[in-house]
Amino acid sequence: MKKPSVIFLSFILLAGCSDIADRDFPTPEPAPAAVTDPQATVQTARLLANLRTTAESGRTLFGHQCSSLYGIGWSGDSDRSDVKSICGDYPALMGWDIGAIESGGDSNLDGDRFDDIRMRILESYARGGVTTIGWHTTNPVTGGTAWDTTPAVARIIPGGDLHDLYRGWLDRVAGFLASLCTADGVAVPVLFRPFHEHTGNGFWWGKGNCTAAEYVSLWRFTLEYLRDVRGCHNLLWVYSPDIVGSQDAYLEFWPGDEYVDILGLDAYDRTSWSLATDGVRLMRLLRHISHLRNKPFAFTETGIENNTAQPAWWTGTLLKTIESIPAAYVLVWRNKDSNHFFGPYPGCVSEEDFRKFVATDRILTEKDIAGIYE
Ligand code: BMA
Repeated sequence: MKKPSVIFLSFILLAGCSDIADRDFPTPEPAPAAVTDPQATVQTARLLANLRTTAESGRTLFGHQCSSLYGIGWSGDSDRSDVKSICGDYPALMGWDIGAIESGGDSNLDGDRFDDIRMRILESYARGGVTTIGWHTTNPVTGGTAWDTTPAVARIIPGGDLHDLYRGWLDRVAGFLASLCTADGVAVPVLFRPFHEHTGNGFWWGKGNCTAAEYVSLWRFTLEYLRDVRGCHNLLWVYSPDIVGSQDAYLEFWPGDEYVDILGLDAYDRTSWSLATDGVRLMRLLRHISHLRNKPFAFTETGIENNTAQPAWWTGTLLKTIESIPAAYVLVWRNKDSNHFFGPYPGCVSEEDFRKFVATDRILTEKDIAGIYE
């Protein structure tokens, strides 16, 4: 069934307000939170507003990491994505990682060339798609990976002995973000999601490897430097903790309402933590926090790795989980190869179910979000 576009639904909502004289005035809702950047580009501010309305209307953008760059059995082909091969359309949202950009090389930590990532982002924007970028940042103390948990945050925040090094890294990040620019000079809006899963201790910026105050200082400095010093006005800032058990735990490292545009969550379906049971409970908590902070919620990373046993996972598990919360988007992780995949691909056990999933009115692919920057 053809799904109504964002513009069409906005029109219906507006048209519905025209008979206001016949009604009692409703209790005022809290004003939608403005984008954290007062100088955000028009397209960036509209994207946030439209993500909010989309979620409120019970619809969710489907996202897939690296979807148009590689998949199972292919890499670098033009006009291809495992998602598109199955349902005929790209994901509404595609995710990318700029980890290793700080060292000034040509490729990210997974060997994906930054030139190729930029090309795929510009192609997606030209078709009307949305971009999110994460940053598996090198450990600035050791030069090791993001998973090298040697404490480092205190040394790169203002006052730290490696602060100048970190500023240089942000200059490279800003250079890449600024290069996401169309031929007409429009900066592509980016849902920027640095220092993710910090409520776990898997990364050097995570709980146990830095204090909450240090994390907040890092987040705020990063945002202010990119926005105010480097003039990146195409960013929406996405805060994405790992699985947590309480509101206090979710907000323990909260940088402040002025520093976050979207509340996120990273949570994978595993035998140790099930999306169908634990996930639904956690979504209720997130729904509550999102309402309190008056910010949209997004399910920023999820998936079941190498799914060969659950053919109905998309409609039977993921769809049911996000039915319990208005999620602006849900993103499943990359299809690297047959030993590390999260999205569907032709011939996988959940292929048919994925078609059903994206055919529901709730789940949006790229063609369904025409007008999301307007
Ligand atoms: C992880 C895995 C890693 C990868 C990283 C950044 O979850 O997919 O293989 O290096 O994301 O893309």
